[in-house]
Amino acid sequence: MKPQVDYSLYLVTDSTAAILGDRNLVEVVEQALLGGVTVVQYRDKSNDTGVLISTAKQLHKICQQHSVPLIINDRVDVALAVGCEGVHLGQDDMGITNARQILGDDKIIGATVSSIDEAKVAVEAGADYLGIGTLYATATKKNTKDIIGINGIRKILYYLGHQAGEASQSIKTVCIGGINASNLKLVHHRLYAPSSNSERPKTIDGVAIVSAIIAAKDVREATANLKSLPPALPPFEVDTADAVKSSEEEKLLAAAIPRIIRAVHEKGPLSHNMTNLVVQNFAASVALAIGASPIMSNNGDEAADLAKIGGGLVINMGTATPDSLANHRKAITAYNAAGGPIVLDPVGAGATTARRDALSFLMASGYFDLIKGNEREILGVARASGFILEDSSQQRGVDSGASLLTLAEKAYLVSRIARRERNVVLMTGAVDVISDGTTTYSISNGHAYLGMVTGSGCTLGTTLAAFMSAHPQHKLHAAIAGILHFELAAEAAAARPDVKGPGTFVPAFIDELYHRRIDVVESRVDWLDRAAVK
Ligand code: 3NM
Ligand code: MG
Repeated sequence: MKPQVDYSLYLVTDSTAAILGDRNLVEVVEQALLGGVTVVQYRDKSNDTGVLISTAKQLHKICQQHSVPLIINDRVDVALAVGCEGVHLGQDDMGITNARQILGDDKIIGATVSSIDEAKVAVEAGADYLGIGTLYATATKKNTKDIIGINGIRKILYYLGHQAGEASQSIKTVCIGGINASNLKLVHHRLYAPSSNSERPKTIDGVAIVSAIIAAKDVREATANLKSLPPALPPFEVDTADAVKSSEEEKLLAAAIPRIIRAVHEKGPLSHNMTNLVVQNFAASVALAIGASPIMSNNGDEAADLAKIGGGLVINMGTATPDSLANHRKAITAYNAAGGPIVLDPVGAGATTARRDALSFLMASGYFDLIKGNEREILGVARASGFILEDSSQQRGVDSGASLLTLAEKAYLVSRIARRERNVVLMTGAVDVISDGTTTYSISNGHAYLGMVTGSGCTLGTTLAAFMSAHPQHKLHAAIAGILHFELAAEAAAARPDVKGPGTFVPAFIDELYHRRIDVVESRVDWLDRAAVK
């Protein structure tokens, strides 16, 4: 009889030096079993058949001790030789129908699918489960065909959920590609629970993971941690329809802000900027002034090393090209794997088709801790996140243009996107609106000169990456502290008698960022009384 399978934490193995290193695969898998994986797929693209069979036999033995099924990637012959529970077939492997004839009805057959068409074929051929991917960019599999993001997975789940017939209803699903401890909450939130009555995709049964388990230093602990992650942790725990905040929360925020500014000063976090040519110099100066350590590097190949240092990353789409996007994707993968915060600045997101596509590409690449943009850009983000919006007028240039939304509408929009993406969303403007999906604030600080100098918005992104990196415990509070530090410095700079306009404003602004930070560190002023936060 076919075994009942719990697909919730599906381990796919890898025997390469880059992921397994010089450790013994069987020992590593045993640790993962002790940590709680529920299915194991032996995937080995390099060893000879004799090694595959002997390794698979050892794996099968330890899997049986834990009552966990063992699936073999690609090799129906190896599965037969070992007598394990099934096979997993990619699009280029043996067809499902042939494999079924060879293996019989009692074995599990899984199939990799990246599109509705492929899902349809696999369902009709009698697959037991689908591995849907690639979810996020991953260094583990070089030849992934399509990075489809959360929305791509949802489309396939939606198709399956709405197909009549026993096969589509009963088929199991897991998603794969770039899943790790830092984005699993998002995956759970977006795929495990239907978000409303009008859109009801099939609920996914599990996640398939390679490197976040196999490459972990402590495999058992990493597995146990992945198992313990859902349901989502604070500050994302509340799932009420309206974003609310208590006076207690406001007090906590006020007390946190000076501490966060001091934390940036004391930790000097790396602020890694992948930003456009126009603002590099200004952004680096702002990073230094707030106490962060700037690095302006657009080379995706060095992102993995930088991510390990433990700072924050800014992805600024200002001068996006196919080349820069490929670099961005590498960096997103690296920072998501290391757990460091990423700020996405989707400059001009709605302005052209290329920029819309670039935003979808980036949002499919991984998880962003904060997305900031002006009103038009955030409307573009909403679309890329899968919200259906009435088509508003085409954006002109990267400046924001006239506002289309009321403050209440802005608050609604940012909180809905933040809840869907499990992150923080900031809509900048004369009044900034920021939300983590649970709590929403508006901030009425800043000065008009900020809008008259090139790249001030980008340098706010730089600031936020540093603040979130210095205070990872509470992303929303960290971001608000960064915004206030930035905007109150702008107000003070503009008020100086020697500042005559946007030109003289810039150096005064950098001075103010620096002096106000030192004032906070030395507890000299309580400038928060000028903050207009609601
Ligand atoms: N298959 P990690 S992605 C084996 O998209 C595999 O079909 C994929 O590795 C697909 O968890 C992938 O380390 C690798 O990102 C996933
Ligand atoms: Mg294959």
